[in-house]
Amino acid sequence: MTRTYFRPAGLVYGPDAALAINEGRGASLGGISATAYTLVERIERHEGGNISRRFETGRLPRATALAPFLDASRPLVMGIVNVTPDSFSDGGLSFDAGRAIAHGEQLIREGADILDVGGESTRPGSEGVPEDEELRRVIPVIAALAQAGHRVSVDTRKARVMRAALAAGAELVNDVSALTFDPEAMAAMAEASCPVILMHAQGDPKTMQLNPRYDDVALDVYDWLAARIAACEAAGIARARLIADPGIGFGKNFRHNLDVMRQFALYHGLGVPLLVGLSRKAFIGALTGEKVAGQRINGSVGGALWAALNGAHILRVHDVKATVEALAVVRAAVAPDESGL
Ligand code: 9MG
Repeated sequence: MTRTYFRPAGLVYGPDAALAINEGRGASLGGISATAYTLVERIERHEGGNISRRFETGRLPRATALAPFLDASRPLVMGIVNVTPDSFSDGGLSFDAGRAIAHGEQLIREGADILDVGGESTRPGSEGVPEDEELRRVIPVIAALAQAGHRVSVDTRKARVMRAALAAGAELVNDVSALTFDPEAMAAMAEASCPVILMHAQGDPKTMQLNPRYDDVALDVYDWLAARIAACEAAGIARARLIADPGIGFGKNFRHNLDVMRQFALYHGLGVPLLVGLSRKAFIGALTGEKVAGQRINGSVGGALWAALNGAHILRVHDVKATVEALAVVRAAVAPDESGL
């Protein structure tokens, strides 16, 4: 059996995008107003592993519909609020609830659109956290930030934490296991009505970086996400609620991460909005030579801009101010009339 994929290419921006769309030579990338693709790379994966590629003028089989909370004119910035003692990039500074809440407030002042609150570290090699402890960590923080009027996402793999977080005011669920870790998670999300982020990971955080293997990483991740989207739909979670994420650093070596980033636009073929998280990750450190996670700001912003130019709808970042400022410059350059200036 041959499987066919379409990777949007020949990207153009701003007035060029509008012209290409008006002339019928391009289509909106992921429903984003200022970005269009003018070509697709047709990728055919044949039985036995051979892959053929060619560019053609064409359209993705499925266009992405944007949920109302997303913005067609810019990616949303999701600020990371870790409520873990061993958080790899802030040294556990946000562990205490009061400090986590203050940190969330600070990220909002810096321009975050969403706060992603998590109580279980998923850094490579980390152990899981018992459910009660995770609840103890995240629920007061979520309740306070939601009460203050902020849009909060809960970063968890556990159904009980998902339910409690939604009851406390969270509006999104971010599951790095794409609802595979907890057998109850799929049902919990089918009962709810919130957006759900499905992230690709190979293996679990404890062992995922030991020896990750793929036939073709970008296509394998695509197939896995497509299967998770289908499983969610079959379980009663509407496609319109789903957001996909290729999971940079989750069971992927340096080269895998680069391959996924380079071909990021491929994931628009899934027909759901896309999230990218690469902030301060080892992959960024390997590219920049910066060993200290908390100092990988410049490299992280560079990666976020690449993702934004490739149509990411949500960027999950630690360094909100730097990211927001960099995005404002790119936005003004590509589409001055839409930049709000
Ligand atoms: C919790 N978490 C850590 N890294 C992440 C990433 O890249 N994506 C998502 N969705 N969550 C992440």
